Amino acid sequence: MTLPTLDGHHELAPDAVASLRERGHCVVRGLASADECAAYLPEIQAGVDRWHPEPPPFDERDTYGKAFLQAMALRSIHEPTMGFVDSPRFARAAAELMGVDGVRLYHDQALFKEPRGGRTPWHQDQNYWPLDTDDIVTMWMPLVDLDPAVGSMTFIDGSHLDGDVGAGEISDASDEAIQRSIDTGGRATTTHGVLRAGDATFHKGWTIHSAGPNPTDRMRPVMTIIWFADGARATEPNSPEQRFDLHTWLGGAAPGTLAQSDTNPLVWPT
Ligand SMILES: O=C(O)CCC(=O)C(=O)O
Repeated sequence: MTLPTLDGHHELAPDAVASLRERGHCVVRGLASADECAAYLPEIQAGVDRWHPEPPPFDERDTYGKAFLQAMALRSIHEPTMGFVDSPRFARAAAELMGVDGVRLYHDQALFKEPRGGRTPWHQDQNYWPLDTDDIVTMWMPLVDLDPAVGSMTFIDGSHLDGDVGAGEISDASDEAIQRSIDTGGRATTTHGVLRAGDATFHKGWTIHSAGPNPTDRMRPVMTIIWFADGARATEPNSPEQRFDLHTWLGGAAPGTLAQSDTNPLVWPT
């Protein structure tokens, strides 16, 4: 089957741009069609299967492991997914939402929450990223209509403006620390609720977020793509996780140099 080309311009609602800037997250409905998602789902599933041929039983996993099957860089391990990950339509939306001229790929990852999968702990993504810019955004797109019992992510409004809140890597500890700050009168939380296949949320690197468990018998297949503003530079890694990312997702760029390795193509403008 020929995979659809995900180009063309998706006109963004002005409130989406304002929401990303002010609240650190937004929803964009209908960025892909249900047919486009259905065409790519088997290819993305093939990439997930390659990463996780035999997922261990839940009782052998930690909280993070129970939250989803994580399959990264599908673009480079299963070539048919490239049309999805390198989509100029998605990348242009990311650039317009952030108000930047161009974006480069950081990496893609599928996050498939299995039937009975656990909740995704509160965390901040940018802890992991050795880049000198806050113009980094993740697109989170379900490839099927979400079951209302599963829903989409929950964000802490405006938390991107606080930068690193010191909750550390995604874990029970990050979850507890952030939950405490919400319970003691922190910022408001928002979810964009049930999304249809091809709707997407976007969130900034420092935006605190979590997702509910999957109490259903159906997989929650979600594809994510992370982009950063063209012109960003690599920074000195400040943790083992950042060292891993510098090597894996930024081609081992020397701190202080432009992040533009072969794994970081300029995907908008093309
Ligand atoms: O899909 C999820 O449950 C969480 C996703 C997430 O944390 C992310 O995309 O940054």
